[in-house]
Amino acid sequence: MRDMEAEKKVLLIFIQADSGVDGASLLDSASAKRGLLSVLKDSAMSNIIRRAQFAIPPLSLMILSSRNVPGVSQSICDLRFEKLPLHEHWDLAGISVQTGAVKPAFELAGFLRSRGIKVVLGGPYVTVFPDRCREHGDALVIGEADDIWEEVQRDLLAGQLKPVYRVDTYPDLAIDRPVSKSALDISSYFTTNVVQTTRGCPYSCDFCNVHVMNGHRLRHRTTASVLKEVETSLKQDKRIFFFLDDTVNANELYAEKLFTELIPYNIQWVGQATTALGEKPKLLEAFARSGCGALLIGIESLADGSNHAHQKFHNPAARQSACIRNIRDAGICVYGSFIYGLDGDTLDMPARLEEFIEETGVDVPGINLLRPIPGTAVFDRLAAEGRLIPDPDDHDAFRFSWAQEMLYVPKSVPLKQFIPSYTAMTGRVFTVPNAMKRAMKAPRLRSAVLMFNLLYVHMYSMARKDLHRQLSILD
Ligand code: B12
Ligand code: SF4
Repeated sequence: MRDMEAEKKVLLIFIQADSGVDGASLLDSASAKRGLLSVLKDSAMSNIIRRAQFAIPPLSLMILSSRNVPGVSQSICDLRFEKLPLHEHWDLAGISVQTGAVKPAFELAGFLRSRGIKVVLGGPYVTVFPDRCREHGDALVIGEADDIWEEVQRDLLAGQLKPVYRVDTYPDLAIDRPVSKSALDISSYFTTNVVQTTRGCPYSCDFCNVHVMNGHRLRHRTTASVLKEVETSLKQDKRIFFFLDDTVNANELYAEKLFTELIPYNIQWVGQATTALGEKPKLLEAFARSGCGALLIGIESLADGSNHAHQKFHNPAARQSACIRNIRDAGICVYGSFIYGLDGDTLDMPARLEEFIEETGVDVPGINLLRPIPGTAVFDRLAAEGRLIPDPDDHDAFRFSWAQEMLYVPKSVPLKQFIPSYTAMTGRVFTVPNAMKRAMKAPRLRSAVLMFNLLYVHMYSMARKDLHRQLSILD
C-alpha cells in the first residue's frame, strides 16, 4: 500500500459528522432524561446505521489518492471507521470538508496543525465558502481537485505549498483517470464499488448545491472508461455497485448506451434517478437488465406548486405515480425521497404522501424536512425573508441531521402545527408491520429493503423525540 522510499507522506481524511447518518443519535442527548437501556440502544443503533446503511468509501479521496506523484505516498483515513494513525509521521493532511460537518473538520485541522502537520482543506464547503476556511488550513483547494491535486503534491515536495489552489475550469471527465482502491481498507465497507459516470446537473432545485459546485453542464466519462473501471473493481470486490451520479439518467442516450454495455458484466447496482425514467421503456429495460436493484428518486413534493416554488420543474405531479409504478414493475426497488415543508405545502400534504406511498408501493420512503444548506439559493432566500431559525451566519447550526429539527419557519403552516403534523405522519409510515409489508412486496433486494425500513423505524422515532423537544421549547 505504501511506498517506503517516499519522501513525503500525505494522509487524506474523511470526517465523521457528529450528527446525521454518520452519528445518528439524539441531537440533544446531553439534556435528555434517559435510562441506561435507551442510551445503550441508541448507541448500538447508531453503530449499525453507520456500518450498514451508508458504509461506502469517499470517492473524492479515492480519486485524489489515485493521482500519483513520484516521491509522495498517500493513505486514506475514514474517521467513520478508523482512528487517526498518529503514531506515524505525516507531512500533509488533506481534509474533505462537507457543509454539514464543518465544525469537526475545522477542529481536526486545528489539532493537526498544533502537532506540526500541514493541512490542506478541500471539498464542497471549501468550494462554496473559501473565505470561511482560510484561517483553518495551510492551503485550500477550491473546486474539483482531480487534476490540481498533482500540483499540490509537487509543491509539497518542493516545500512551496501555496495558500490557495483554485480550479478555474471544471475537469473534463472524458479524460481517463483510473481510480484505485489501494489506499482503502476494503473490509471496512459495505461495498467499495463506487462509480461516478457524470458530474454537473442541468436542473436548479433551490435546496441543492450540486449545480453550484459542479455546474449546470453535464459532463460525462466515456462508457469505455466506466466499463474498464467496473471490470477492475470486480477483481477486488464483487459486491454491489453504487453509481453516485446525482441523476444517472440525466443524459438518456448516454445512460442507455452505458447500461446496455454493462449487461454482460452481470453486476448488481443501485443509483439515483429522476421519475422521468419511468416514461422511457428502453432505458428502463437497460437499467433492469444491467442489474439495477434500486434507485433513489427525488420526488420531493406531490404538488407542482410546491416543487415549482423551489425551482424543481422536471417532476410533474400528474405523472409521478405512473412513473414509480413502471420502475417497480421493471423489477427495480424505489427509494422515494420526499420533502415535507416546501413553500406551497399545506397541512393536507401528509395524508397525500401516505396515500401515494401506499398506492405506488414505494419500497423505502424517506420523508425529509427541508434542510436549508448554506450556499444554496433556498438558504439565501429564507435568510432574506427572515425565516431561518438559527443565525444564518452560524453555519454549524446547519449541520447534518436526520429530520430532527426545523431550521426555518414554513411558509403557510405555523411551526406549532407543522411539527406535530410531520411527527404524526412519520409515526404512521415508519412502523415495524409496514417495514415487513414493504419488504415482502419489494421487487428485489428484500432483505435490504427490510433493513432500511427497520432502521428508519428507529431513526424517525429518534427524530420525533428531538422535534418534540424543539416544540416544547417553542411553547
Ligand atoms: C455519495 C453521497 C452521499 C453518501 C456519502 C458516502 C460517502 N462516503 O461519500 C451518503 C449516502 C452517505 C450521503 C449522505 C448524505 N448526503 Co450526500 N451525497 C453524495 C453524493 C451523491 C456524491 C458524493 C460524491 O462522492 N461525489 C463525487 C466526488 C468526486 O465529488 P466531491 O465529494 O465533491 O469531491 C471533489 C471536490 O469536492 C474536491 N474534494 C473533496 N474532498 C476533498 C478533500 C481535499 C483534501 C481536496 C484537496 C479536495 C477535495 O475534489 C473532489 C474531486 O473533484 C453528493 C452529490 C455530489 N454530486 O457530490 C451528495 C451530497 C454531498 N450529499 C448531500 C447531503 C445533504 C447528504 C445528507 C445530509 C442527506 C440526508 N438527508 O441525510 C447525508 C449526510 C451524510 C452524513 N454525514 O450524515 C449534499 C451535501 C450538501 C453540502 N454541501 O453539504 C450533496 C452535495 C447532495 C445535494 N443534493 O446537495 N451522501
Ligand atoms: S436535487 Fe437533483 S435534480 Fe435537483 S439540482 Fe440537485 S442534483 Fe439536480
